[in-house]
Amino acid sequence: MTETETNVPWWQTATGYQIWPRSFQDTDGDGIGDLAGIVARLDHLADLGVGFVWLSPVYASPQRDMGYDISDYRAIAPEYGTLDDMDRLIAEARARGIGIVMDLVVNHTSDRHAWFRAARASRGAPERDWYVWRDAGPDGGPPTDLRACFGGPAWTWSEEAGQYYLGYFSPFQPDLNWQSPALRQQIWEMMNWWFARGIAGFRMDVISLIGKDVDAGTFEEGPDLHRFLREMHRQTLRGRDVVTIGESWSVSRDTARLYCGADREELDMVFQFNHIKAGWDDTHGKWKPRPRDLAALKDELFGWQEALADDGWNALFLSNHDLPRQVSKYGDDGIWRLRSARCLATAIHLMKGTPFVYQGEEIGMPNTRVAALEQLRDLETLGHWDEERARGTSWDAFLAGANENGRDTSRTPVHWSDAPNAGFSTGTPWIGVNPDYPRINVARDRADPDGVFAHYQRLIAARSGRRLVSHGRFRGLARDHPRVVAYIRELDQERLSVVANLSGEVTEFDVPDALAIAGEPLSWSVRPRDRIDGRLVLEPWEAIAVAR
Ligand code: TEU
Repeated sequence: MTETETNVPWWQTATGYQIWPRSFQDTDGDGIGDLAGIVARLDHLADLGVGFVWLSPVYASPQRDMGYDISDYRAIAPEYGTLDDMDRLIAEARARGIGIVMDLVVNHTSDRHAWFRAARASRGAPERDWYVWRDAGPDGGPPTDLRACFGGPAWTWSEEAGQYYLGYFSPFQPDLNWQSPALRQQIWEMMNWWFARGIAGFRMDVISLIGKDVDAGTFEEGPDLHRFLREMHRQTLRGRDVVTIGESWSVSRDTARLYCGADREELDMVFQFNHIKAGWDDTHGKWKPRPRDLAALKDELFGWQEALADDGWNALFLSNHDLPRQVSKYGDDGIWRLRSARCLATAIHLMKGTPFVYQGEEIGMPNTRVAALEQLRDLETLGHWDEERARGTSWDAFLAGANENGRDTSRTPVHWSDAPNAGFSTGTPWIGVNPDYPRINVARDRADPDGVFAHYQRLIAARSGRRLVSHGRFRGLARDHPRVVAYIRELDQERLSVVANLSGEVTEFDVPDALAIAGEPLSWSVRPRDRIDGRLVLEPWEAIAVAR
């Protein structure tokens, strides 16, 4: 890629912004965010400079899993609005140069979806084959002892159906049977129906599960995954100028290009989670807090940069609606909140790929902590508590994990101002608002030229305006350093040098020859520095980015 080549896909120079609609902005006082609220806040996103919004599910849903349990793919949940509101959102966003990327949740539906009701009601119904049914085992119990992701057995007995059905996540989320060509046809038609409404693409929920072989027990990256993705491409994506991001908890550096390699005709990029899982406990997963390990995080981030250097494309993120907020998890939401929020943003946004900002991240919103069971809303966290309690785990031990990595930590309302309920709602919010909002809110941060928002604006503008940032070749440096992230990006004769001290300690750093610390400061969290005798003294959470 050279500076003169201009025909790169729009999503390679754009930055994405994830909206989790329930907590974004309420306009009708029911305590739940809505589409009109998103329209009302589009100027905030335009000011930030984002190119597209990934909208978490807004479809009709009983909301057992907060919209990841869809009961009608062609209707909007009434608490969020109507299809007219959706059309208005698409048009108003487009008028500001922002595309709307919908969430495609097609590994499963809600158990209230009309397809599932018909499937359950009769063996002869065409829809029966669209889900995964098995007879009871010889003892009358479930066909296998597979556990569901959110706790309990993955097989649920349906009296009406006279069979068990698979709910890999929960009994409220029966798995679709992708082996059925008629089911796939339904999905292609639904996707094309949304494209006709003008959406800019899809984020595809747990897409690496659709090719599963249930009897072989192969769920992730099953034998038919890529066959189905290629069929999807032919039936819906080919010839459209849209973006597709597949979510995969199993993709590795070795399998990534099977999804997003240039000649694959499947997806544009994947959300991979290896850098996230690098911080999880080997046996207890995310529920057991574990000391930070920057070298392990870097090993994944740098490794993915290298693995997709020449083919494929990275999605860059530390947070989303399933993960804790990054300033709390990887930064310091105490005295270094502003600095660490800016520092993390610098380190991530100047890598090669498409960055994603999770709502509130652009002002350095911290995690919300809970103290009592009644404050929890998330199905996964509650299901996990049931299992842990049965195992004898104490409430305190459970709570420590839930407050560090549980999904409710990042799902509380966006802080717009110091008005009641953070300006999110005039009613009673569906989940408790983080009490930090009078101090940390959009109005206040945006008024500060050194705020987090202004810093994100600069990083996002640098990506869209400068090929060095979007397409420069990545080279990781000082890989084993326990506190510093350092790398360079190169394009033609230009070089971007990035050094970030991801710690609250003053850190001396021996500057590798490849880093050029003098030059045009592109972005910094504290202040630009000169190299002192080959050694740099970095302030706590100081990040420097220099182009020359
Ligand atoms: O998440 C996929 C998924 O596997 C999560 O359950 C994940 O393992 C866990 O939350 C890690 O913290 C997607 C959606 O992003 C999530 O919100 C849904 O609940 C899930 O799929 C089911 O649709």
